[in-house]
Amino acid sequence: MRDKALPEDEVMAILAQTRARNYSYDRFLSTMCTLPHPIAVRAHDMFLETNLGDPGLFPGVAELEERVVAMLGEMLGCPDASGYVSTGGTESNIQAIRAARNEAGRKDGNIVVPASAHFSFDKIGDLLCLEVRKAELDESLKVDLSSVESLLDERTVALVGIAGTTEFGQVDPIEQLAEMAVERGIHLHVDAAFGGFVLPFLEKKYAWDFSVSGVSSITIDPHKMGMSTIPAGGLLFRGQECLSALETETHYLTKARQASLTGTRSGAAAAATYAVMMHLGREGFKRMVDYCMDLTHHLVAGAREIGISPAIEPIMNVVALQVPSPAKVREELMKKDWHVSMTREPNRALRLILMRHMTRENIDLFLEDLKAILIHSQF
Ligand code: 0PR
Repeated sequence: MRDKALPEDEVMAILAQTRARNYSYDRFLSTMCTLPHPIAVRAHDMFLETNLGDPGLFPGVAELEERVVAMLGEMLGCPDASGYVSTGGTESNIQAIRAARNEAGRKDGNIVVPASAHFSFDKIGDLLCLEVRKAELDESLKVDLSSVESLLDERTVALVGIAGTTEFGQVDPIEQLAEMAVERGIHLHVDAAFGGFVLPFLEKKYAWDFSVSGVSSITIDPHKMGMSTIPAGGLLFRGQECLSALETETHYLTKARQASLTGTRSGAAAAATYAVMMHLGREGFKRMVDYCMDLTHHLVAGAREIGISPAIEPIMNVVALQVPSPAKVREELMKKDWHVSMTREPNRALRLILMRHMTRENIDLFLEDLKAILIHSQF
């Protein structure tokens, strides 16, 4: 640190200069985050100093968090769900599996996850000392049920299904996974970090949330399709017991027990999530999802015109385009200031997420660039 103070305007000038080095969202086709809704930003600013780690000092924002949990629970088929606003999908997944492990009461367990699971499950295996068993995918890139069946055993503490996979936006057969989980008395966690704010607003309906009776917990992230500010994650449990399985005593705080992973945690993101959910309502989210799906169909139609097809027919606003040499195409696209990502082997493809910040105009520009790259390169 410097010895001498630096005047505020000089510090701000440094910040502005550094901020200008960030890329701009309108060229991001790789991210599951987006520009937060303006009302989320206002709410975030308003609650910046609040700490949900000591909720007795901030009962107002603690109540907003409870209301967010209630709204999410109601949206996902369980109005009395318990849970909290976490820092994101990783924390929610960690905590869901930790609760399942604690409830199962064994430390030498394993979890069975689809091969398409987000890398947070690898962190979970390491952190919680659980073996992570990865079930194969079928040809539509959903988890293969017979593969899941073959991996489950008496040491399995949790089974995971994904409602909106990170790479393909695919939805696993949650009802069938739930049957397996119920039969064996295992916790079924559904990772809907991305899909949680998409699936309820699609024309086509999927059975994936608490309306499926074997689903024990759900990850749903307001800082992805929920248009909230970062860091806003959501973790919901069907009952109260799972949340209790996470609690530690907090002797000297205003509340005797704490279930969250982090101690000090921002109330700003909870307030932002509350604000955006109240302001948009179901109709606003439906409009936003319709917009993103329209972009998705526009992109896929344009890609087909230049001879490229998606790995699966998009279910949500995630598209994996089967281009030749995806890594090289990605590199060329980056040179043209398009930020795209890739799916893993063995289904390597160009991965594109059509978020609220994207426009049809920019998709057309993107497709022109993609076409030129494919024509001019020998990939
Ligand atoms: N579960 C699923 C299904 C996810 O897709 C993700 C993240 C997580 C859990 C973990 O969530 P957190 O990152 O909130 O802990 N999916 C995105 C991904 O890994 C996250 C992301 C967002 C990455 C924006 C890059 C980016 O620019 O692709």
